Amino acid sequence: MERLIPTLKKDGVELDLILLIRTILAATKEIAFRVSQGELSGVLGSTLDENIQGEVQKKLDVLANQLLKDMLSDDDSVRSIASEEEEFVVPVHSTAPYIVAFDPLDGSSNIDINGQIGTIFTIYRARDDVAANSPEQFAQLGTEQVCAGYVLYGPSTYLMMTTGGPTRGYTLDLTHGGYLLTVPEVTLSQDSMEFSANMANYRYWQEGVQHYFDQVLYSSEDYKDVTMRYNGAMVGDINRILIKGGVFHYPSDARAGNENGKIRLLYEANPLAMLIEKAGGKATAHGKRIMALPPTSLHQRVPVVMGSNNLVDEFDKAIFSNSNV
Ligand code: FBP
Repeated sequence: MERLIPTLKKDGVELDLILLIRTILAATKEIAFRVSQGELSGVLGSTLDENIQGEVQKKLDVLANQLLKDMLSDDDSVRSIASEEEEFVVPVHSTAPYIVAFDPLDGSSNIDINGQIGTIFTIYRARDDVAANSPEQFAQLGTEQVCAGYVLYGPSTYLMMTTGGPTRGYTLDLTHGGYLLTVPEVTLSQDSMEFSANMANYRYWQEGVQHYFDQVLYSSEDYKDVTMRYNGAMVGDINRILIKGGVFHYPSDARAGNENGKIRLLYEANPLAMLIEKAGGKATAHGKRIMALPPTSLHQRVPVVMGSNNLVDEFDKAIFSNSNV
């Protein structure tokens, strides 16, 4: 099986970007090891601190964040870092070519129950018109991403990544510690009837969204074969959707702080949207392409629906014709 670096070279990826990707993946191998040690290495449980999102930080969140920050800070090609666990942009090398944003551990609620969790990352070219510590560095459209990916820490450690070409799947080979190309080109199935949503939030959803799910669950013949899966970690749900098709929803809702949903645009929605689009799928917020949404703040949230075109289109058509959301 082909290794990661020769695949990236074949894809015409520039050398310094390949080296930066290698830095990120080196951190994920260390995280994968710590995750696999679980209780043995005392990394489970919470700290007493809260992050900028108002969430109690898990020990593994903090550890994974520090590992990525340390390794990226030693990489000469990195100008700025943004993370779900960092309130502000971390400036690194003021004239370096790239900026990196990441969610060090997506699916925090799964950490203590040995569930699937993952690291989501995205790389952009640095802007020369703003300072390295400015949030404006990251005020770039998702379409400007030069690389997007995630590593899923599950039964195997699995990498999905695009550098602007096809979405490709790699598996970490523990015998020599390298990622091997296991799915050369991911193509999203267009005829899945599987959806992923936290239905427990139904009461807080807007009327149009409730009406859509009433159709799906109770009345529409089109959905009689529908099924549901929800992992609690978006990275796990999106991995299943990339492999089997389906659609993921995290709508906005009436709860305080959820007016724009829960998923963060910069280091969750945009990188996952790029992987979905490069696999032939769609990713929208309020019926608009997520990767074309102008960012307004570092940790902004967006309502998301992403996956198989047919299911995304049906949701957007149903919502926007029924309730003018
Ligand atoms: P974290 O990055 O803090 O884990 O938050 C994101 C997330 O865990 C997603 O991975 C997941 O889809 C969602 O939140 C679960 O939220 P809820 O518990 O409200 O369904």
